[in-house]
Amino acid sequence: MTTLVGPESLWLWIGTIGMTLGTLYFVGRGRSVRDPKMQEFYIITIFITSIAAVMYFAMATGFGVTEVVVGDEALTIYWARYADWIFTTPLLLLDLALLAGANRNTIATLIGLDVLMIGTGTVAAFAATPGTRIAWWGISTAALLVLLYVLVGTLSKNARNQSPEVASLFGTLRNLVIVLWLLYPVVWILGTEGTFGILPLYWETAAFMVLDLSAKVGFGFILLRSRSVLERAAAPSAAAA
Ligand SMILES: *C/C=C(C)/C=C/C=C(C)/C=C/C1=C(C)CCCC1(C)C
Repeated sequence: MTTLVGPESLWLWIGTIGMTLGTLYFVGRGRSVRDPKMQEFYIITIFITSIAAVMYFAMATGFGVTEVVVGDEALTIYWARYADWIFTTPLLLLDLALLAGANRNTIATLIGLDVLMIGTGTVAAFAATPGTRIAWWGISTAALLVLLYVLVGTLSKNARNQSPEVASLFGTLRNLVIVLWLLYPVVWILGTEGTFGILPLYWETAAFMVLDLSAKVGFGFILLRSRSVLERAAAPSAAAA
């Protein structure tokens, strides 16, 4: 098998190392946590960065990449991104929803929209004509916008019923998610996948790496930073009603 990985492997290796170090850091911090509710946040966050570490390794070593023919052009598509995101983005939302004390229906709605977003985004990446690729991108972006609407609406309302410290931590993480997640469809459409060829694969890979590290390791770092705040979020009254 010939490897399709070009000079962008530099960024994929940085991603692999960053996700691995993030995982080790969270595991190290989580070892002394005894409260089962608080352990939940650690377990979820550790899975987020470890899944990403494995998928970055797959991409860096040439396993997680393929070619998709669009017209007379062969695009290099890193499919392992979608295999990563289909698991890690619902886990990120679960972290946020547990922090806000959301009920099951809200959690299910968020995760449903998210799977719809990544699912249709994956179809976009493999579609065979520029027109259908952009159409699927539009559907996926619509799912993202509805998802963010739920974050700003229902989930933020839930968070306001928590202690001020938890509500403030939720606000920080929610804003981080809004800003970072909105950049993914932008990088995608400007990059190789969009077929406009505005952003070369090398820089697209760098941009996704920075976004992924911020949205996973950065997010986890802020979430798990304060034990006293998480203790409040994990208090029995939080998830009830
Ligand atoms: C750790 C990984 C994260 C937070 C990934 C988030 C990914 C997205 C928000 C992707 C969104 C996309 C669209 C809205 C349009 C189609 C292309 C995607 C999949 C990049």
